[in-house]
Amino acid sequence: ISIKKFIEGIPKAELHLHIEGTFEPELMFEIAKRNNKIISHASIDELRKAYSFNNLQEFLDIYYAGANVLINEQDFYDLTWAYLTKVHEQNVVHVEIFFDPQTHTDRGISFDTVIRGIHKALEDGKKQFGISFKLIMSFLRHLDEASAFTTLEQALPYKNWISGVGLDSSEIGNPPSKFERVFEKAREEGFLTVAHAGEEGPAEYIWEALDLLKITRIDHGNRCLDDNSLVQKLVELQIPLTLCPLSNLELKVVKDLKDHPIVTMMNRGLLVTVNSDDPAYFGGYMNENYQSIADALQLSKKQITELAKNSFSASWLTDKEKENRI
Ligand code: ES4
Ligand code: ZN
Repeated sequence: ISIKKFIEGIPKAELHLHIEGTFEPELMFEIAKRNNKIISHASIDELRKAYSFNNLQEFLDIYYAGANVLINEQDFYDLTWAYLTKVHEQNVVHVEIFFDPQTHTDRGISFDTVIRGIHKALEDGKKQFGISFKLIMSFLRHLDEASAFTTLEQALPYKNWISGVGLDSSEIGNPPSKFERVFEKAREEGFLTVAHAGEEGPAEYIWEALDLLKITRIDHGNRCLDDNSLVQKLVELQIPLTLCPLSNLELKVVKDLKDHPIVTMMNRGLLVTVNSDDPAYFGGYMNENYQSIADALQLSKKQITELAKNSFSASWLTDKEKENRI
């Protein structure tokens, strides 16, 4: 069978996905209308045309603006449900997704509203599609430590719904060390930890995420290749990297997908996975991410199988659950 059919057919787990990054313009306009919110672009087409980025920050500015129309629990439900419907068609059977509470609580939306909407959709997705899930609360690293601590406090009543904490947003100038104490508290409360590191920032930030935040996975991690001793460490500990090919292309982390480091990383023994990051903004969900690197780097079915298997081994499913999924 063709590589395309092979990618479509193989069961996959998604481990790096921002739910706010799945907000398609069609749904954004629909929700804006019912909430009497104004979008600064005249139409769906105009909005899509604005999705052209030179770096991470240019993307983030548009991504946070888009989230502004989300007000009610139903909005968060609809957002999450649309994502699950989409990836169910793509044979994604397990998801570990991020939400950014501060993006909403800073606009006066309660933590409760946000998490209830997302969680209810995830439960329905499990019931209707059999998609298992974990939820990861991500701190915005451009905000201060106090704000992250407040967010962690708000999360405590929902501990059973949140498996881990993460760190995202503007990387350069906001190193993991800024959140060492918050992550320490999060671990004491029983949360697993991950962090975006080495997307635009240096290898040093990946070291900090490992040594100071005690992360179990690195989100992106592209820049680890600048530091041989770091690669050695990540291989030795089999710390997974959640790579996002189309994101890297759209945010100019790589100039061309032919330059994407995923194959180099696999060959060096790193545990790498393919993910979609913010699919509504970067032009593709899981299968499009697999397909685009398969095309650019001439991946074999064996390599695609390895990536799909990695997505489960890198997940937070138990060993028993993994056996049932792979
Ligand atoms: C993000 Cl691609 C990326 N990097 C950092 N933070 C983010 N938040 C949403 N997408
Ligand atoms: Zn991300």
